[in-house]
Amino acid sequence: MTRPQLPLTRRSFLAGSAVAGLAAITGCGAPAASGPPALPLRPGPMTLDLAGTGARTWGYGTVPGPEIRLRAGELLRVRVQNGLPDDTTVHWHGLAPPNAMDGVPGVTQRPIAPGGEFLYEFRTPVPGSFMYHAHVGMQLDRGLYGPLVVEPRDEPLAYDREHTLMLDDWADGVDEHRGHAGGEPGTPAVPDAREVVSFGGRRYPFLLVNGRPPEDPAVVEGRPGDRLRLRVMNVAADTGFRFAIAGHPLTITHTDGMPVEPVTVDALRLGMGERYDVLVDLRQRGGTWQIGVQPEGRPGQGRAVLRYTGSPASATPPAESRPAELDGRLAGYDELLATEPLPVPTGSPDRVFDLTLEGTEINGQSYPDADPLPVADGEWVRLNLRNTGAKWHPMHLHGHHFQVRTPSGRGPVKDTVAVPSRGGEVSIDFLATNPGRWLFHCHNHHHMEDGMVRLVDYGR
Ligand SMILES: [Cu+2]
Repeated sequence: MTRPQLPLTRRSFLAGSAVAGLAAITGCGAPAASGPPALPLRPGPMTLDLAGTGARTWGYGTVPGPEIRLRAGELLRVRVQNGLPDDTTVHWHGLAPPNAMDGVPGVTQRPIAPGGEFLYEFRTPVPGSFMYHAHVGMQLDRGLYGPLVVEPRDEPLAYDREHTLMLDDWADGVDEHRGHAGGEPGTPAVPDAREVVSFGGRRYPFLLVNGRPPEDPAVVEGRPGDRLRLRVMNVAADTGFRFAIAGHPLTITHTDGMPVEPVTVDALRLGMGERYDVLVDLRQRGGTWQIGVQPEGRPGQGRAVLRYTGSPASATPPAESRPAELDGRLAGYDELLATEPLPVPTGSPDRVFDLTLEGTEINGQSYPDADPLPVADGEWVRLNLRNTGAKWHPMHLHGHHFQVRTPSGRGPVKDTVAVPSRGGEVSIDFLATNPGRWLFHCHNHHHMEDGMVRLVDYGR
C-alpha cells in the first residue's frame, strides 16, 4: 500500500473527524471532504496456497493482508468494503484511536454488513509496530489480519533493512490431519505439566510465518554486516510462540511498539497479540539460517529463514531443524525498562481493580454477563491480574497503553501482557485519557469467545 503523504492542517483534521463521526453513525463510510485518499481494504473469500495445498479462507486479498504504513501524526484513512458473506469490522490492535474507530461491533460501531462499506479515519500520533484484524467472532482465526507500521518522524535506530514476521496458527480450510505442526492437545512437551507454558489447547495443523508453512518458508534477506530490524508479531488465535534465529542473537528495542532499553537475548516469547521489535546483526559470513518458531507447550515448529544475499537456495536448512537458541536466554517483563514511561503521578492510583482469571472467567463472570470496569476521564487506573488456571492468558487493553509494574519502577509500556498460569500475577497501570467503552480481553480468541472480556467504561 502507498503511504498517505498529506500533512494535514488542524482545520482539515477537524473536518476529517466530523466525517469519521458521521461514518460511525451511519455505518456507510461517507466520502471525506478532504485528506489523503482512503486506502481500500477488501475482506473477502480467497484461497491461501500452503506449499501446494489450497486453503479456502477469508482474507484481505493476501495473508497477511497488505502492510499499512504511515508516519507518526498522519491520518489513517481506510475504506473497508465488505466482500464477505458475513458482518465484519476492523480493529487497529495497539493503536489508541477515538472510540468510534476501534472496530468492536455492538460496542463502538454497527458491524459492516455484507456488501457494505465503512471508513476508518483517525490520526496515528504514536509510532510503533501494530496489527489490524477483524474483530467479529472468530474471523481473525482465518486470514483477516495484517501489519500496521507507524514510523517515527525521526528514526532513532540505525539499521539497513527491516522485515515484518507475523506468526500464526492455522486450521482454516485444510484437512486437520494434514500439516506438520503435529501433536494432540495435552501432549506434554516436557514431562512435568507444571513447567509447561501453554496459552491454549487446540490443535492447529499448520504454523505459519507470513502466511507460509515450513515447506515454503518466508525468507528474510540481508548482506554480511547488515543490521536488520525485525518486527515480530504473534497474530495466532491459540498459540504462544518461542522465536529464535540460529547463530544470531536478538536485541530487543520495542515491545508492543513501545521503546525499551536495548537488551540482547537468544529468544523471544510472544503471547497472542504481543509484538517485539529486534535488531539482528548479520555477523556470519553467509549461508541460510533457520528462524525457529516453536509453539509453547506443544510439539511442532513453524519457521522462516534468514538468507545472506548470494547464498544458494540449496543451503536452506531442513524444515525441522531447530535452533538451539530457542532454549537460550529470554527476557522477562522485569528485565525490560521503558525509555518513555507513562507519566503516572506519584501517590496511589485513583482506581484499583483486582481481577482473578479462572478458566475463561474473570472474577467468576463471563461477558456479556459481566460488570463493566468504571473509570473517569483523567484517572490513573490499576489492574491487578491473578491467574489461577493452567493456561497463560495474554490480556489486551483497547484504546490505551499501559505500564507493567515491575521492581525497577520502569516496566515496559505495552497493550498486551501475558499473565502466567498457576498463580501468576501481573499488575498494570494506565491513564484513562481516551473516553469511550473499551474492551479488555484475553487474546486467545477461543477464550474471548467464551466471554473472557470486560468493558472499561468511562460512562457518559
Ligand atoms: Cu486466555
